Amino acid sequence: MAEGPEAPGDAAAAAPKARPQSARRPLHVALVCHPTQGGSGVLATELARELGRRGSIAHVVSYQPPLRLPRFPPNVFFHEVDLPSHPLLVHAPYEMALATKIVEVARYEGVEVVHVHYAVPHAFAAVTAAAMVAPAPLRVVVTLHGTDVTQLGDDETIAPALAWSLRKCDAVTAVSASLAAAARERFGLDHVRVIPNFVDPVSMRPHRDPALRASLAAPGDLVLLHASNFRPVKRIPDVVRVFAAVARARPAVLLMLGDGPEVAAAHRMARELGVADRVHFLGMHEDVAPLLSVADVFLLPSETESFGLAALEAMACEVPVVATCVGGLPEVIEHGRTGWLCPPGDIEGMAAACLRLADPATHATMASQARHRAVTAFGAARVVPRYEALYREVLAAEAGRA
Ligand code: GMT
Repeated sequence: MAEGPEAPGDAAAAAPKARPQSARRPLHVALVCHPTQGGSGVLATELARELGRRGSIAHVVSYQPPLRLPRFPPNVFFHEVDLPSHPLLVHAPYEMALATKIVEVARYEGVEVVHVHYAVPHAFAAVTAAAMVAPAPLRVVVTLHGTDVTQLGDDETIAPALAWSLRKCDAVTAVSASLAAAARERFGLDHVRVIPNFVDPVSMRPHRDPALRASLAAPGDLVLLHASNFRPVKRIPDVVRVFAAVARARPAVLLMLGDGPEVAAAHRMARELGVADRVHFLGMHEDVAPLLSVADVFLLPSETESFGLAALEAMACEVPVVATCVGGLPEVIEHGRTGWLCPPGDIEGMAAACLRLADPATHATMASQARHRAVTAFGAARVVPRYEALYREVLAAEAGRA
């Protein structure tokens, strides 16, 4: 932690010496995340799985098991945050309950680094937990994912507490250079490192399933797919508008994967534009690779997007992406090679890009380039060691101080 308890001199004297850091010693890491379908929870879960595979011990902490956490991956353990119930507590004190759970995994499971995904409310709870266990060492790493900076970073009901907790952390990372720049500016942080999101190229690979495709689309249909948490920032009505423009030009179908507040707006827009019979709402699924693989185009017309993990997963499944040129998307999608980028709201431009992908030769080239970029630039083998190195670095800093 950046700061110890109230009496730092005494605390430092009593602090157990942190172990010297050998690159081979297994790490004991708690990964805190939102368990719902958002990309930050997916990334935290995948990171836990990768750390476990590589011999470290990962403790996933949340209020329910994350959607994509497989039942018993090696070296990965789930810890549920228990909430108190009392007539006075109209709003359950989640941060206190989370801090208590983090302290528990630090004390009884030997966790030495707590890595929180999505700063709100996790960073505040982690910093509190580290202060609670001091003088025992517990390092705090925060990964910023998107709206924790671009929306909640400006929300004056919490922004001071958020900025304070980020300054108390041992390391802050962001999933794209664009988000890191926004965080530096908003929170006045000197050091925000960029560690991009990643995919496991083995599980996230093309799954050819003609029967599944036949159940969702007619032969000759161009299959567009959108996957998200259906929040306003995704511009869900634009997904349907782009699709309707494509469907005016050729046979096509739109698959909507996920769930969220804008689903009703999508249904309404599809009815208004006369394409409701060609828009299929698939709901939430744990195993998305077979569904992504059905698509010819992944459509992401967001207002803002720090990274676009769902687009990266589509690319890994050989699906080129049509998206907006906002936030971190240009860091992931190479315009004209692995997809097309248009300004937000450019319905005609995005529809034209989708139609270009109806050409089999263009599609085959871009699909293969998309997979290649996903694996080489964002494969787990390339990115996960950067997190491991960061954990060892913050632990070594602790050892130096103790
Ligand atoms: O920030 C959010 O809106 C939620 C967050 C999430 O949990 O899904 O999404 C963000 O994090 C993802 C994982 O890093 C990124 O792929 C998304 O682009 C990002 N969403 C936005 O920036 C809107």
